[in-house]
Amino acid sequence: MQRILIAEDAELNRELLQNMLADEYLVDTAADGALALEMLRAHPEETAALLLDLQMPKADGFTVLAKMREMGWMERIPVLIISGEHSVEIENQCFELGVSDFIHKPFVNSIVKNRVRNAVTLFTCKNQLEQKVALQEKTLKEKDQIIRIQTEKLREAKPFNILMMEFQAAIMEVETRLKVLNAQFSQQFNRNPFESIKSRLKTPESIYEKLERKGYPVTVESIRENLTDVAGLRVICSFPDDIYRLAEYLIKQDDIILLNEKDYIRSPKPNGYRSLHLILNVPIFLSDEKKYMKAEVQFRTIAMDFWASVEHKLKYKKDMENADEIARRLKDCADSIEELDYRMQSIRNQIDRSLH
Ligand code: 0O2
Repeated sequence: MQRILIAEDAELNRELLQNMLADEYLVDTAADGALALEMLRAHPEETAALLLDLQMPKADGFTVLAKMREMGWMERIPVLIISGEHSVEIENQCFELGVSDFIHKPFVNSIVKNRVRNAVTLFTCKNQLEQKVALQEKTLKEKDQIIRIQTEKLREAKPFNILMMEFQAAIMEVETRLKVLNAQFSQQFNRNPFESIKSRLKTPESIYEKLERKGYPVTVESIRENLTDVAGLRVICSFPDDIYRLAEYLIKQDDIILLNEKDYIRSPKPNGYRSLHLILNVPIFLSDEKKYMKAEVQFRTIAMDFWASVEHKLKYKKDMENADEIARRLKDCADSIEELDYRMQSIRNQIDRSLH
């Protein structure tokens, strides 16, 4: 049972209210403001509501309210003012001080019960929600702390840094091969199949998060075995058919092994995301050995890249209102972008034909 406190100097009123509420709550009573404050101080966490008379000896209702605000108790204890008269001015003053509701005399059993129950339920929900948020924040902080410590350890470990150097070598290897293809293509067809290449090594934080999320051990061997996107390249093309042509030339190279292909252009993700992903095993040449390293190459058109970058940024915006509508509009944009890509490609084909 939840505990409530009735602060009222008139004994008859105290008893009346106590009798009305005793079947639902543990009811404490105080005959003056000073005693009420003492009792609140003794049970600040357990008190689910305070029924407060404004005119009391030792400390009146306004003094009690002022102290409660000072102590931060108004945030979690609903206060219902017991009053004998209707004064708009006083009621407004009380609301401004954070009072939840009023119980007017003469007391009507059902009204008293309902008003107290409503205030208690509302505050209980609010308090529980705040506790949940505080707990989540604490858990997140602890998780952040663990990630910081673990990634710091990774950063300092020599085998990890060697592995990162090898992934960097894989990026350079793929980048060089793509640049060679670009140069050859521009000689043959007088245009470049891609506009730009971006590359990145996954950060230690992101590596740690992914290993944890997927339930893999956090070790250098596990990174090598289980993660395919530590070395990541993004190739931005003008037209969809250049994507497939370039990807085909790359895969055809006899020392590159295609481990997996995810074609989100022909089968876009439900949110509208389009790109061609190749997971490759790429040889790197060290002083004393040749090693295969995994790398992920994402191919997109300029328009698909524009969409993905904007969508990625929006995804991390918190507390978005109308998230469903935003997702639907983003999907519409992705579909328009696809149509635009193929229309541009068709114009390019028409120009090519007219030149031959
Ligand atoms: P970052 O920061 O880009 O490196 P997994 O990679 O195993 O977690 P999955 O499903 O195997 O998940 O990979 P998937 O879906 O092929 O996605 C791999 C990468 O593609 C993502 O990397 C993104 O870069 C990109 N991507 C996939 N889906 C979307 C999307 O809906 N929107 C955008 N903007 N990009 C997407 P990460 O891991 O997110 O990290």
